[in-house]
Amino acid sequence: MNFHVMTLFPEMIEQGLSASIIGRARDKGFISFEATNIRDYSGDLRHHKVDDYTYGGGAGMLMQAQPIYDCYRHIADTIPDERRKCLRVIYVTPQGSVFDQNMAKEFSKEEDLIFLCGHYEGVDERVLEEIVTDYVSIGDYVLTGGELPAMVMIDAIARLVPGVLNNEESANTESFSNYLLEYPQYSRPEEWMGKKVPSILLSGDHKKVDDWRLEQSIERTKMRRPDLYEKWLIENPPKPPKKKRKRHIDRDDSQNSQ
Ligand code: 6GU
Repeated sequence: MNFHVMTLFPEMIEQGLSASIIGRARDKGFISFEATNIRDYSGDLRHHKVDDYTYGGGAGMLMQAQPIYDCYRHIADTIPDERRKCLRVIYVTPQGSVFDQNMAKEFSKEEDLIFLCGHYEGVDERVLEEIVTDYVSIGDYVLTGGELPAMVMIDAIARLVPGVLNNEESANTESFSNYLLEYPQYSRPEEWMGKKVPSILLSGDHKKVDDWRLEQSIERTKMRRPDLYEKWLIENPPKPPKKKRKRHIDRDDSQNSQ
């Protein structure tokens, strides 16, 4: 999978994505990423200007349409015809839909993704209308630029691309998809600062350990993320009471009536 990033700060993207698992995946060829400097496409050959005042007044500068469009054309021209036709261009903006694991899964099916990182007060609306297919935010707060959000999304998407994670790492992949948070985990020593590892984890009984972990996940999700817990409940409704219990009540009833 190929990530193309249009930005005024290509070194931020390069450095941010070159370390750790994502860097390793790039070195091994499972993904590629390339940050293109929008400034290189400025029509202003003297000062390489990419921003200007907003019509109608107001504070701040706006990124102009032309450098962004030319940068986009350059990237799109490197992509084969059949893939270019259905190319998705993501504008990272607090005005977008909020990114989540399902979106990451959807985007991970693409062969190419282009990210547009804005700066200053925003981007001329006309170029957005011309090239953008998806408006995506990473949450309800404002950042100074789109580079960090783009990296957040690229990380979440890239780890779903086959080959990027090794077996051990991918064991974790499902933990958010099923709406439950991870259960608590412990490593050596068995006792630290007077706190003991829950004894069930030392029992060697895998069934009991699994049951305990699920129960902890449910409890933790209920406490910390009631919104996720509600979604989990819809897909995992409580089991109806067993028949045996019903018969017991019937018998009680008959006893009462005697
Ligand atoms: Cl995608 N961009 C910016 N600039 N700020 C944000 C954001 C994106 N998501 C949350 N805040």
